[in-house]
Amino acid sequence: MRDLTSGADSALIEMVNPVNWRTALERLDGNEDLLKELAVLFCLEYPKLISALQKATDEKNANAIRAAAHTLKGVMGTFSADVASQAAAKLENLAEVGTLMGVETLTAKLAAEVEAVFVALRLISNDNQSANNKPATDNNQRILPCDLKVLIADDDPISRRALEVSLTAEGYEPSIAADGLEALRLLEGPDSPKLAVVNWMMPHVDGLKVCKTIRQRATDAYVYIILLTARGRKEEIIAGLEAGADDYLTKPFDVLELKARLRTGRRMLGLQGQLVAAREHLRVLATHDSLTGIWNRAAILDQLETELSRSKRSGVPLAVIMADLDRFKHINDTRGHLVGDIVLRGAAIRMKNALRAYDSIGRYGGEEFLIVAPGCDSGEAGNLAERLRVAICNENIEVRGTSLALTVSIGVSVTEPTSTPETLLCTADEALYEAKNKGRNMVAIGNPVA
Ligand code: GH3
Ligand code: MG
Repeated sequence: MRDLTSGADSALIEMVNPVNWRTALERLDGNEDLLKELAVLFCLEYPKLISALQKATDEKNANAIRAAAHTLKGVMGTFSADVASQAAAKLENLAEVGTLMGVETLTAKLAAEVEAVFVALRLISNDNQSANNKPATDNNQRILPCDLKVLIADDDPISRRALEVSLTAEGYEPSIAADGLEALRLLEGPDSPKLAVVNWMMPHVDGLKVCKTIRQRATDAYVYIILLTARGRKEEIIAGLEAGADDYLTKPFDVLELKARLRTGRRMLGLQGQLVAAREHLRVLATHDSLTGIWNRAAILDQLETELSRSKRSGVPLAVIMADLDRFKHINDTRGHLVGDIVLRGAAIRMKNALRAYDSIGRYGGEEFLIVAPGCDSGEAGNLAERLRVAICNENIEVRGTSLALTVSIGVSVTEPTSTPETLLCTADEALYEAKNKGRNMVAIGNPVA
């Protein structure tokens, strides 16, 4: 491949001096293929860009002039076409102020500068097979980072492609959006990218709006947003950060700098992921019984309260089942506490497996379990309790080479209009007491508290 910056191409450089190749290449991390591909893209876009500028000027439409000049400023910046880029900035400023005096002259100057760049880039884009669509590869065959998804949102196809190729070469998996709406859509859903490079100025929904919308979404999955901006003024950068951007990069961006900033983003996402995981771990610790893995007392009582409110609203009955292992002390006394622990865990698993998906089971006390069963009247609750009883006793539990028979006594209570968590628990407890008194290994249905 020909070296664009030295030797045999010096004549070419002379011809194409509206473009500063060296800087443009440096910005793209020395990726010549990419620079040539961007040149092809620009040549395809050129008539559209110029006619948008011309039309806006003819119509004296300040907003449209500003937008067209802004786009050209960015595109020219990508190719380090500084004179053209400055001409675009001048026109953009004029349109921004709203005075359109002398606008035709500035537009004509800009169009001439852009045309010079077009001529230069066309030379490169015609350079045998220089421009191709294969993604850029890295000479050093470096180990690619993990499959990190990144959203690229930019309405400028040249900048978009530059971002896509550079980031793909770095091992990222880019999703591409040409406007803010598309960007928001691509950032939805659990598998969406958590890193986003978003252009500030885009039609309809701009980068600021994208930042604000993402930050308003109530979700744990943080999106790290780098805002791309041609606006370098302090107040504008502050506005970007306040809208929710984590970082910003001024256009035309330098690929190495972008990669470094993305690495920072990944580090932040990693830390955030650890925080979420730690919080989740704490939540599990706070609500689950460490020995059996089922809900702990506080959590199952919470569920009882929630389900009772739901039952009162819907009029659907709710059953509370209290199950206490029979003569468990004897297992501890004869086999030791450790064996007792294993039996407790086994009993919890057996009962949990016998429940329906929407029932909850928690450890209420030492060897006492509480089951909250929505939608059960006393007949269905009796059947469910009987299923639990059989799940415990129909097979011995094997522990360390010994086979232990286990039974459970169960008390059941079912809601009535005046039920409270306390009355339900009290009735189930009394029924359990009755089951124990009548000889254990049985189910008793409680009578409502008078
Ligand atoms: P009953 O049929 O009347 O319920 O008799 P029981 O022996 O099951 O009841 P009791 O209340 O006399 O004894 C319960 C035993 O459960 C006493 C206690 O040491 C044991 N226990 C409570 N929590 C644990 C635990 O986490 N692990 C072990 N191994 N034993 C426990
Ligand atoms: Mg017991």
